[in-house]
Amino acid sequence: MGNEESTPMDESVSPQTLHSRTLEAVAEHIKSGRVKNVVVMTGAGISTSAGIPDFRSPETGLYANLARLNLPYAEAVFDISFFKENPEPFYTLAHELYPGKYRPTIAHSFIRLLNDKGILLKLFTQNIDCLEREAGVPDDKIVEAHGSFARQSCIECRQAYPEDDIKQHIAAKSIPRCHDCNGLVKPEIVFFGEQLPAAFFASRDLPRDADLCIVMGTSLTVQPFASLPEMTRKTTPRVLINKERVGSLGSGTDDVLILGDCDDGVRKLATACGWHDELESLWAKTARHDPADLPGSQQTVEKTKDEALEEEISKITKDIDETLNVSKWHEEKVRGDPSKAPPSRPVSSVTSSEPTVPDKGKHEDDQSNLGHVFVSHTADKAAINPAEEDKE
Ligand code: CNA
Repeated sequence: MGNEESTPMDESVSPQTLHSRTLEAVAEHIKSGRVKNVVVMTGAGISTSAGIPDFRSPETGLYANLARLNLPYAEAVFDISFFKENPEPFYTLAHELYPGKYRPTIAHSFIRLLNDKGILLKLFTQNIDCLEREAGVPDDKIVEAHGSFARQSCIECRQAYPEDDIKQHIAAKSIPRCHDCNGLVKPEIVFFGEQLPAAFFASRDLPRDADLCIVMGTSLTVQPFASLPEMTRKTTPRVLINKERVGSLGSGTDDVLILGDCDDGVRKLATACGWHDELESLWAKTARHDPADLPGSQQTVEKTKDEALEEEISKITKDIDETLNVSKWHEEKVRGDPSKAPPSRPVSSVTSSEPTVPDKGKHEDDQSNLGHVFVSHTADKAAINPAEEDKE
């Protein structure tokens, strides 16, 4: 294993904590026993190899496929105002994305391994897919910054709703209603127009206590999550395992960039730590044995990622095509009368701590005005990237 993929950015800056800014030096640091509190920050990139589509990509993204359906605009499916009037599209999508259909990736198992080693302080994830839970990361170690399918409640009275009941509704593609007040029930995914969970704000200072920070599979374009790596102490090693350099990662004295696929990156790091076999065996335990249970990931194992992605998207699109029924009334209301369109906010509001409501007009000809939940790879990242903001 060489360090050709661990890319120090500024050779003139000497590392303060590591021997060098390489993957091997990170592994040495871990093996030395000095690492006791690892904070991990993740995003959609750690789940792509599970077969979960890139929702925002212009060609293959789920939104691109939703947009040609009868929704007034693609993001309406995650808009709380739209949901209140027509929850059906969301529940159609939830039927496809509900946890249990996808296998965790080895990157998820790597986080579990850190916990098994007793050194995981906290995992901050932007993902809603619950795959870290399925990999065995305990609930009290996870902060789901944008919520997830793990819990559900009434949007009116906030009463928790039983998991078994929502599973039945999602399987039947029917709309669950609160047992107390008959209000609409929704998984606690943060929609456009909703606050981030209190757990995020309660834990956001924790990176200060970290002695190692690992950032994986995220473009770090969504605030306030994107500022988490900035909360670490200056000499805390920060490792980025991602296809591209993001945020300010690479500029710190002890930053290490492992650019490439997340799964490859964690395998290399685990091997350098002497954990290769443990990691592979943990991941092997996440495999399912009944292919009938696995419309998503088991097939993915057999196919190329592109094939699986294409199949998944066309399946979701077909399903939604068949069942989605946005009422003519609503279409007239939203399309025909601009005064009745959902409220909009500027792109820059994505950097606020409050989730945003998408700007309908902008979305129709530009995929870049993205909300807090599903961010476009084509987004004008300079507009919402904290590193770029710092330069101003
Ligand atoms: P993003 O903005 O789509 O960025 C993903 C990042 O991961 C990019 O930098 C990619 O280059 C990188 N990447 C993609 N695949 C890989 C890979 N295999 N190996 C290494 N790097 C990879 O996603 P973020 O998470 O940063 O954006 C935040 C949004 C996306 C959150 O609110 C999520 O809810 C939302 N999202 C979640 C899921 C999910 O739950 N699985 C899926 C799609 C989008």
